[in-house]
Amino acid sequence: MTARHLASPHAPRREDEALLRGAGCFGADVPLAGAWHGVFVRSPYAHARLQGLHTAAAAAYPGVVAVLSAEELGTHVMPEPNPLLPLAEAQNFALIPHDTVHYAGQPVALVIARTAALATAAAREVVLDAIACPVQTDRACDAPAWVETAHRQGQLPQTAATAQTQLSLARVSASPLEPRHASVHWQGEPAQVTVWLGTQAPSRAQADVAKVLGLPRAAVRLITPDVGGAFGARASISPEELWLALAAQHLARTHGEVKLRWVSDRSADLLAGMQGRGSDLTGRLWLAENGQMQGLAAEMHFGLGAWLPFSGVVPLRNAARILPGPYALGDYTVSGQGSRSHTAPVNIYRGAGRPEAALLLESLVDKAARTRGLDPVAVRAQNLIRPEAMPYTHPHGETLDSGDYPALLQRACEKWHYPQQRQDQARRRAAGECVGIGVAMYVEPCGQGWESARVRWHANGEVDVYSGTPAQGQGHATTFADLAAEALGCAPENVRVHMGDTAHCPEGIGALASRSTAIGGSAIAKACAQLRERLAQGEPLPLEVETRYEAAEAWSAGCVCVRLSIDPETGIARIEELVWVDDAGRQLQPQLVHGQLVGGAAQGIGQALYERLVYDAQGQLLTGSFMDYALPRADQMPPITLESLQTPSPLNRLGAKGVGEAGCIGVPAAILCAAHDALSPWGEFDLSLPLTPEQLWRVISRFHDSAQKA
Ligand code: SMO
Repeated sequence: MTARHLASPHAPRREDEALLRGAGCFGADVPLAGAWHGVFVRSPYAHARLQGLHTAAAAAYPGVVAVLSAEELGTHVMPEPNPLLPLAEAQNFALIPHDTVHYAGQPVALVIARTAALATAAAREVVLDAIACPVQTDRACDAPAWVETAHRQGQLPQTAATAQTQLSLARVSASPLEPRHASVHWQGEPAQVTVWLGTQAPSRAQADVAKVLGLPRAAVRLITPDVGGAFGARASISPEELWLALAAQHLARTHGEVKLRWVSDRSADLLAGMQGRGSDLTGRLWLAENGQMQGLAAEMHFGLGAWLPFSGVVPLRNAARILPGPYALGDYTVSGQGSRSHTAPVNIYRGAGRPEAALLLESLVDKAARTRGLDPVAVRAQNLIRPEAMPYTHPHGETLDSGDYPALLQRACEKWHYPQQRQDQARRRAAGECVGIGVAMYVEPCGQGWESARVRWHANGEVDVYSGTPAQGQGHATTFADLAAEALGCAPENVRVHMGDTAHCPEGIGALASRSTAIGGSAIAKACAQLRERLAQGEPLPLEVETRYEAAEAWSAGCVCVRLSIDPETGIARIEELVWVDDAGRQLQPQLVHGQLVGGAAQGIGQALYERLVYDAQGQLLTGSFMDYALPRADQMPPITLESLQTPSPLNRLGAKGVGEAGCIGVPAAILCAAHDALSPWGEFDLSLPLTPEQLWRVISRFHDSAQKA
C-alpha cells in the first residue's frame, strides 16, 4: 500500500477516533451499574425432544436471581423472515423451546445471577433431559425446499455446454471482534424499556423487541452503542437478545426495576450465532468458438439452518438474481433452493449471495475460455456490458445503473502488466512451478429502499445530524459530518452526528447491503439542501428538517487480478500479488473507502483459503473456537495494489455506490480462478472453498502419482 492511498484531506471524527483509542462504549461497557448477568444453558443436542429441565440446583446456587425457561417465559415465536422470497411453510420457530430443540447450542434456559461468573457456574448445574432425534445436516440437498427462486430467459443451446463446474462453499463465520451482547433496563409502570444491542438495524430490532414483549413500539428505546464489527451477522435479531428482554419483563413483575446484561463469547457465537455462506453450486456455460457467450445454466443449493433470521433468504435471492453479472449473456436458466437443517441459523454475511454469483460465473468463464483455447481476459472483454448500453436491464429485470466495465478490466490488466504475467507464468511452469493467474470481474448492487435523516441547525451555527442508519466501525460519523458540512457550507467541527438511538434518531432500515452512504448519506444531503432553501427564503435559525430518501440499487463493479502459487509438496496456496481496480461511484471519503476495500479483501481471502465451519453427521460443530476455525492472519495478506475509477451513480444525490462488500465478492472469485489456472496443465478439476492445502495437495499428488506410473 502506498502513502497515496492513505492520504486523506479529511480528519477523522472524534467519535470514530475514539473507537481506535479504546475510548468507545461497546456492549460490555454499557453503563448499567448493578446489572444482573445472564448466561444461557444451551442444548448439547442438534435435534431432540425435551423431557425435562432440572433447574433446582442452579436456582439454589449463591448469587442466582432466577433460572428461566419456557415454563416462566411462555410461548413466543421468532419474527418471520423478510418476504423477499416466500417460504414453502411459515416459519413459526419457537423462540423459547418447550418441546423440541433444533440445533446444538440453541438456548434452553437463562440463568441470571449477580455476576457473570456466578451465572456461568450455576448454569453448569442445569440438567437437560432429552431424547435425541434424527439429524438433517448441512449438505442436505435432498431435503425439501423451504424457499426457492428461479430466473429464465429464452432457450438454452441444444448442444453440450462448453464448460461445467461444481463448487461447494463452506459455511463461515463473520467473526466480528466483538461478540453479541444485550443489555436491558426495565423501569416503571407502564413499562419503559431501554435495550442496548449491537445491531445493524435498530428500528427493526426495536419493533421486534416491542412485539415479543406485547408493548407499543414507543415503550421500547433501542440504543446501538459502539459496535465491534457486524458484516451482516448483526443485521437480524437473535433469540438470545429477545430472551433477555422477556427475562427482564418477567423479573420486573416481582422486582419492579430490572437491569440485565448478557455478553456472549467467541465459542457461543461460533456455535449459535449467525453463520454465513454454505452452498453447493453447479453451472454450465456455452461459449461460441468466437468467444461469444451463448447461454448459462446454474443450480444453487443453500443449506440453511434451523430457522431463518430476518435477512436469511437474501443470499439465495441475491446469488440467483445477480448471476448474469457484468455480462450481456445470451439465454440462461438459474434456479436456487434453500432447505432447513439442524444447524445454527444462516444469515447474510458481507456479500450476501454476490460472492456465490461471482465465484460460479467467473470460474465458468475461465473454464470455457480454456476449453476453447481463448484468452480468458479477451473473452471477458468481448462479453462485458458496454458503457454506452448503461443503464442496462438484464432480461430478468435487474437494472445495472452505470459503470464502464471494459475500462475496469483494461485498467486492471494494464496495471498488472497482464501479458508479462502470462510470460512469467510460462517460464515458471517450464521450471516446474505450480502458478496460476486469475482475473475476475464482479458487480456489487448496493441496497435499495429508503433511509431517513433529521438535521437541526442551531442559531449559534452548530448542527445536529440524526441518521436512521447506525455504524459498526465504518466511520459513518466522519462521512456524515463532512457531507453535512459541505451541503450546509459550514465547518465539519460544528456538526455533531447521532446514530443508533431510537429515542432521538428517525426510523431507518439499517446499515446493511452497502447502502449507508448512498441512501443514508443522501437523506442527510437532502435535509441539508432543504435547510439552505428555507434560509434562502428568509427563515431564521434555528431550523430543523426531517427527510426520507428513497433510491434504486446502484451497482458497483470491479476487476481483481491475482497471482497464486501452490507448493506441490504441501498444497499450500500463496497469493503472491493482488491488483484491484474498483468503481464504487463517487468516493466521499477515499481513506474510508480504502479501508473497506482492504478489510473486505482480508475476509474474502479468509473465505477463499482458510475459513470453514464444520459439522459432523450428528450436527455437532467441530470448529467451536479460533483454535479450529482459521481466520486469515496479517502475514497471510498479500501486497494489495488498489486503484479506483469513479463512475457516479445517477440514482442517488451523492453519486455514491456500495463498497463494503466488494472485497468479499471479487477477491475470492479471482483466487478461485487463479487456483483453477494453476492446476489447468493437468486438467480441469472441481474445487471447493476454502482451498485447503489438503484439497490442493490431493489434486496435485494424483497428477504426480499418474506421472510416476507413466
Ligand atoms: S451482508 Mo450486509 O450486512 O448486507
